[in-house]
Amino acid sequence: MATKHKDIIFAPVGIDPTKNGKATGAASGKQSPLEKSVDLPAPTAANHKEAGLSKAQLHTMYEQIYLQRRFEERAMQMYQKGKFGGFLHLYIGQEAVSTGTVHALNDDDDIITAYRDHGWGLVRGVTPNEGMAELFGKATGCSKGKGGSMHFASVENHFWGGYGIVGGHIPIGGGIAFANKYQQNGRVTTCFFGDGAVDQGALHETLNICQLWKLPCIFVVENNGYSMGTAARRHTVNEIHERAKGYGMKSAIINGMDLFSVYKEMKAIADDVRKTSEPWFVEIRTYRYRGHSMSDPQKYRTKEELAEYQKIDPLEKLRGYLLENKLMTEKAVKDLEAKIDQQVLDAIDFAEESPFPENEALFEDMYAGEPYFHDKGNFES
Ligand SMILES: Cc1ncc(C[n+]2csc(CCOP(=O)(O)OP(=O)(O)O)c2C)c(N)n1
Ligand SMILES: [Mg+2]
Repeated sequence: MATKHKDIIFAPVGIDPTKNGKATGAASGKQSPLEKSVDLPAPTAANHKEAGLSKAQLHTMYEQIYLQRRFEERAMQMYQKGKFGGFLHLYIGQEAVSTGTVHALNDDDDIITAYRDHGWGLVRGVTPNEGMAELFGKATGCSKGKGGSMHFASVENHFWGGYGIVGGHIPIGGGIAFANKYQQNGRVTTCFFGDGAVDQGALHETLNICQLWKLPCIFVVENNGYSMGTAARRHTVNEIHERAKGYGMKSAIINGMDLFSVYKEMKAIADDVRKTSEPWFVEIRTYRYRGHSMSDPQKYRTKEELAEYQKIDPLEKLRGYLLENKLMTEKAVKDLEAKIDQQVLDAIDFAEESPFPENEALFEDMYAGEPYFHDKGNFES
């Protein structure tokens, strides 16, 4: 008789995957902090002043969060219309992490991340036009149309891009930190990756050498509760931030749905790295509202769970905060949103009208310095 699919799902001892991942038997005595998908730590700043943020910064942050949200909503529509192909991983729900971090860093501090990268690009200098054109695979895109959704980058703004191999970019992050220390330029590197990357060997090799050589790098797990359709509680043991202990590395855990906490804590950590040149390992807990990618039926979570995290949506929360505290008028918010709505629509036109890269572009940007293939396409020469 054929084995039923649900009979062969692997899960940690004591967790019954057929019961929505609920602990059973001996394991149910002690509830894992990840039992609830993502158990958020308490916010550490009650208001913007406590976080050390000015009114002007709040306005910029609102503009940036709204842009990330609207850009991705439109990107989703364009994908559904078949305007571009490949994968599309949306960052919607996680925008407080990118926004809070970018404001906490100096403009020339380095950032590198995984493939859920649109938000990072947009807060770190990729314009909506360049971003949308990149999705459409056009030559005017931020990576000249050759990267697409997973490879946004803005090197002049110290954003080293998105990477598709889980954990593959972590040693590159360590390498950037090494270069910065070697050049004694005082820059801090931040290297972001998902909860799905925390058991990759590349991470552990990098943590080891960075601690040993005291490299100025902040390794940040954006724990959004899931690696594709697998809940973190079912793919990894213990508390993720505790991995740091094995390397004697400083560590922290931050509420990533709370913009003020992300800003405040990341700023303090970046200051410490700059002062001591010692690395940190940080777990920022957050939540993604959309599926892993566009082809995800999301059978692994309930609508109720999603709704819980939407109640603390960073975009809605910041809009409410600005209005309640009279830091922005309703009209100013509406005007700002209308301006960005238009910018994103214009970006779609820009992307549509832009040319695809020339064939020769295939052989450009492969190596630093001189082109490797002088006679483009002739592999014999
Ligand atoms: C080395 C490697 N293994 C598997 C994959 C397939 N894969 C793509 S995304 C992903 C999940 C990663 O989840 P997480 O790190 O939590 O990031 P998130 O999607 O939640 O942002 C996997 C397994 C891959 N890209 N690279
Ligand atoms: Mg994840």
